[in-house]
Amino acid sequence: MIVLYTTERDYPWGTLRSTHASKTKVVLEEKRLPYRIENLPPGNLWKKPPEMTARHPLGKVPYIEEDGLTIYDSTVIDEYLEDRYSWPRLLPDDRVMRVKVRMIEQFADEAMLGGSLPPIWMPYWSEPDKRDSERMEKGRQGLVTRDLPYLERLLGEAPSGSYLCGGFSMADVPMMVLAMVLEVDKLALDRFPRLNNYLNALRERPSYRAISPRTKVAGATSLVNPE
Ligand SMILES: N[C@@H](CCC(=O)N[C@@H](CS)C(=O)NCC(=O)O)C(=O)O
Repeated sequence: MIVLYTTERDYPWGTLRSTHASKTKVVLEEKRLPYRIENLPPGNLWKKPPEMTARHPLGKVPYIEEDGLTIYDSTVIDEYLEDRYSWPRLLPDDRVMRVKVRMIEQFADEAMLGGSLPPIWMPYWSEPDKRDSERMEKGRQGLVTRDLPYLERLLGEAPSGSYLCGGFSMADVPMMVLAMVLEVDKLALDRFPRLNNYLNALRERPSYRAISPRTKVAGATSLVNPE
């Protein structure tokens, strides 16, 4: 069975999870694969103990283990899962659509998961009085001025249906993470009506339950019962 190494913790303001590992969790759930979570203490992301760097040279999450193989990096893992478990397809057959999906996923990784979101999300792992509100505001500004206008435009150009590139695809996977962060941060989206509807639709997908801030760590078993 696949083992997913990640970091998740319950707080009074919601259950917080690694954003990058949430991308992988969504793909595992969408493909209805049985998996087990190895929940590492959040401090390991800074301490980087040797058992972690032995599996991921940068001591980051996520990484997975399957059949004695260790695979790190959310995008690489998700593409591996797509190669090995092709149903349901999350990368389109069409070459042009496929490259569009990959560009959007890359944008989400660089602009949001590696850019605007950590300054908003990481402070929630601390008590309210210890949060750097100026830094959080900078992250929100990054979203509002650069990232969300692009997503609003993409949704306006999207083929019919509620997703970015036709049916639910790898392009939508990191947007589930945006939906997760904004469920906790509650940023006003009045200026982005298409995005607002889209994020609400993503939160209705069964796979969202596994990353929802309302799902406690203990309740986040996979859709497919591993037992
Ligand atoms: N490119 C990597 C980034 C992974 C990443 O940055 N993970 C965060 C948690 S969401 C982490 O481990 N941070 C610790 C660090 O940056 O040292 C991926 O897509 O998996």
